[in-house]
Amino acid sequence: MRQAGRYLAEYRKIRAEVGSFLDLCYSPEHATEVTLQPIRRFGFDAAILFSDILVVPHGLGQEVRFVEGEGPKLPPIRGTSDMKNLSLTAMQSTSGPLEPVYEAVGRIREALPAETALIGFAGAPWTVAAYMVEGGTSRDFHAIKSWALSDPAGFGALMDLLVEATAEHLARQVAAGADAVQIFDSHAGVLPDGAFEKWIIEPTARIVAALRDRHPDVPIIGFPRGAGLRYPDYASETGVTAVGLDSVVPVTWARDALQNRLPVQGNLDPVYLLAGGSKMLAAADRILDALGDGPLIFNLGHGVIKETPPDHVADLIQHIRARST
Ligand code: 1CP
Repeated sequence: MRQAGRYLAEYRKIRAEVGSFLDLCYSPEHATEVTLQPIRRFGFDAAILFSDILVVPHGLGQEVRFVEGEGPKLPPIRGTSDMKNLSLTAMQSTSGPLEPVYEAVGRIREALPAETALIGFAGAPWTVAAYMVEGGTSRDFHAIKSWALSDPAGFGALMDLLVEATAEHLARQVAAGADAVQIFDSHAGVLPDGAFEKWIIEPTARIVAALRDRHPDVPIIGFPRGAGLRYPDYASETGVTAVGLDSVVPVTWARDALQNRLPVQGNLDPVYLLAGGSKMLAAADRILDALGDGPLIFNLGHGVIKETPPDHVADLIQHIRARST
């Protein structure tokens, strides 16, 4: 989940200096610094690359802007005719638009302590397509769902392109030094029954297979947020190494339905981190009591909220470390 970001004063300082969010993502020097900030401050076991899932549509040639206070804005793609300006070729070249991201990965890997893992990432095709088709953040996902459910062949062309672009983007991060990768399907929970298989599981399985062809041993964490009862199918059919749990997933259920098959990551509600204190520690204990005896990557169920006091993060880490040694 997000580690850097606006809850850290040292991030806000660099962000103000650099100006735009995308410029920060494409500056190897600053992206490296921002990735290392939370590691220096808190000493996590793993760092997550500072970047964004929307660099992939940008790398494919779609305009992407981040508007202060509003989030991402893209000219919406509503049919195959809107796809004509998108191209994989640029992304595949060694002087392509996403090259600064891979350069940052290499620099970060060099700067991190050997025992700290570096996690690269990408959005899953469905989630990235949601921003490309809706034109930004959405409440109801009507445009993408209408296209996917009424014209699966046309929408499938966009998804095919994203499968290839995402596999390429992840493989390049691993080649540059990422020790593991995470695939964020933040909007996996909005599809009706019967469509999850086609638009969540299948594209992810294709990415996992393509990545394993190039990097057979790289651990791949899948995060199908909101998958609910479909988590077990996702875990077994995509071939991911581990699954990230959102905060709604009951931990005792996850232990019996998932953790006996594969490692799980999660799933403290970020609101507990905002609140801090004994409620936060009790919620962390609940997760550790249920999942602490099996393979677990302790994490949040979603990204850090920007009003979170950094001291709460330090308290949480201290508590977890004390319990796990
Ligand atoms: O300075 C700012 O304005 C920054 C806010 C911010 C940050 C810190 C955005 C805008 N992206 C990021 C970085 C980011 N995004 C990371 C890097 C890790 C780190 O911070 O250490 C990661 C892993 C992401 C992934 C991401 N971006 C996701 C998937 C995970 C999730 O949170 O669900 C998604 C959906 C996005 C899109 C995005 N990026 C930013 C915004 C405001 C949004 C839209 C979110 C929405 O639709 O609600």
